[in-house]
Amino acid sequence: MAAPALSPVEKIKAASRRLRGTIVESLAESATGALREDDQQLIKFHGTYQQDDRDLREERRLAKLEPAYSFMIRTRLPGGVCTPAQWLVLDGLAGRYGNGTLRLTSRQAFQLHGVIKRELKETIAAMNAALIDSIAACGDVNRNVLASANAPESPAHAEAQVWAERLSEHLLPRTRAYHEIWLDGEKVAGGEEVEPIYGATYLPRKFKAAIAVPPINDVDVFAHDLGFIAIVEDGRLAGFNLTVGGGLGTTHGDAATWPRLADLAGFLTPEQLLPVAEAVVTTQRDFGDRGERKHARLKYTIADRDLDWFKAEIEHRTGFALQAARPFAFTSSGDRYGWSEGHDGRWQLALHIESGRVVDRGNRRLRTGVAHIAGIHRGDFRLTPNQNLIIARVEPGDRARIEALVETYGLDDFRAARPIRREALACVAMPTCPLAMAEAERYLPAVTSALDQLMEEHGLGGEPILFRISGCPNGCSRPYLAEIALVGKAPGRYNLHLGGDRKGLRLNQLYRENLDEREFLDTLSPLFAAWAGERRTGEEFGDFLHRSGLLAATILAGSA
Ligand code: SRM
Ligand code: SF4
Repeated sequence: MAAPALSPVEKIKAASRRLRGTIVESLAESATGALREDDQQLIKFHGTYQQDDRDLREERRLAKLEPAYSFMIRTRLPGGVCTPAQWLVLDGLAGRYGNGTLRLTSRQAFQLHGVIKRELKETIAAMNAALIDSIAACGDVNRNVLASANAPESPAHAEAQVWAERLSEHLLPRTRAYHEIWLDGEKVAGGEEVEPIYGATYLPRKFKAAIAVPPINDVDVFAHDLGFIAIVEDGRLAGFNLTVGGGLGTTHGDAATWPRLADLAGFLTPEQLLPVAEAVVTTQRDFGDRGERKHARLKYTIADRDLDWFKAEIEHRTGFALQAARPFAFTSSGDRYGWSEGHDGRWQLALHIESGRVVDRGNRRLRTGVAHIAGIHRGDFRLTPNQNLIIARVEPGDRARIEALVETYGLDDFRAARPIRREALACVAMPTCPLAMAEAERYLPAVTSALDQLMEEHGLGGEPILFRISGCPNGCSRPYLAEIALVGKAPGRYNLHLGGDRKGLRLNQLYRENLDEREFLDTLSPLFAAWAGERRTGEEFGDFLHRSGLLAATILAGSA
């Protein structure tokens, strides 16, 4: 039987000489702001995407100009930890080469948007000089490794952070292409290094890993290809429960694509984490679908066979058996806003950054404010998987000064913001995301106000509720785990999903399709009325929708 046809991206990877392609030549072509087509695929592995300003597309087309091309650079930042000095470097680069904003992503990384081609190398080199790279921040490899960011002062969190860094390092591609192209590193003879984990064509598709520390599931561990849930016994890290095969991306109208919660696969000791991770990655490398990219994530590899097959493969590759999964409990997937004290007497302050966009706008001068804080802060910063920022490891003596700056620059929104706004996530969408079908980040303030108003009308004002919005079904704000989600279908129109929970344990369901704002508010109104009238004490909206029979029952992660 003939081997199935490979997708075009597989051929680009195979011919790329370990991700080099003709990126150097593409960068040197001054007649265009774009890269050659194949190189546009390859630069993703170096942490950057070619984009164009979609707001300007029509105007430029009429003026017979090429689109306003620029590049987004995404950092690799395991667990979202950076120093104040690194923050200041990125802030400076955002002002000098980017669009004047820093974007904190749903995977604890920074994105700089708007860097033009001729300044791309300089920007990446400057980031690296501050010891921040963008290797494997995108592409068909393991991406930025998440680690629970809340309560970073506890010993279990510190250990989770160390493991996130080790895992990220262990799964880094070995090619020197990044160093050669962006940092003028020495050329490797032949340009064909061995990739012991990935092989010549890397993975069939992107791959994501996260480490969660109960009781906070801020990383949404069940949304990842590979997850580790820290199990703390007698005050020490006993090991991790392993989760495999989560993923959220779908395509409208394509029933062969679906969001999937990861399976709970067993328990392992800390020393087993790297061998198990490597076995999961190489199994996906060998069995993942390299013909159809929409079917290439690990979730389909496992769904097409089954978990027992997958576990047997992992145990065969590692040479040891996984133990039975141990009990764990998540209470929330949100961030704990405000000040809290760590076990070592230092403090942390979790701030709300709407959609993760660090920008100066009116009285809320977030970018300037955080830069000032970075100037005096002696601890570090943590980007959270909820697109927020934690000022971590604050010396008690620095609290008052930091608090004053927080107030001066309008960074204290977490105190005043309505719960629905404070907990919401929105993906970037327009104008930079080429895949956006509708607005998300730019629509978030208006849509959360409208939803809050509706809740107010039903006497539910101030109730916590988890709302997420994405500009297309790829699900970058992890909408399929929210109690209420809007998923972009067309400009101004969204699919309405309902019934997730606030712990990241349950997928929501598609409730109505292709609604404009009036229509989704009208759809939600009777459901809010029912919740207000019939709920049990403290019952959350998603749970109520299921108990009341308004939504069909679904399986909870970890309950099988
Ligand atoms: Fe994402 C593609 C932004 C987290 C699923 N995502 C994109 C691109 C790069 C569009 C593109 O391919 O050209 C977006 C760039 C927009 C822009 O202008 O910045 C983009 N994704 C983001 C970010 C910035 C959203 C945010 O607002 O924070 C997040 C960056 C994370 C990071 O630092 O690495 C981001 N993306 C996610 C998540 C959430 C997560 O991983 O926890 C998901 C769902 C989980 C998953 O992967 O299953 C996600 N992004 C996707 C997909 C669908 C993947 C799939 O399996 O179908 C795409 C499209 C693709 O890969 O073909 C995509
Ligand atoms: Fe773009 Fe879609 Fe991701 Fe939003 S969900 S950033 S629109 S790919």
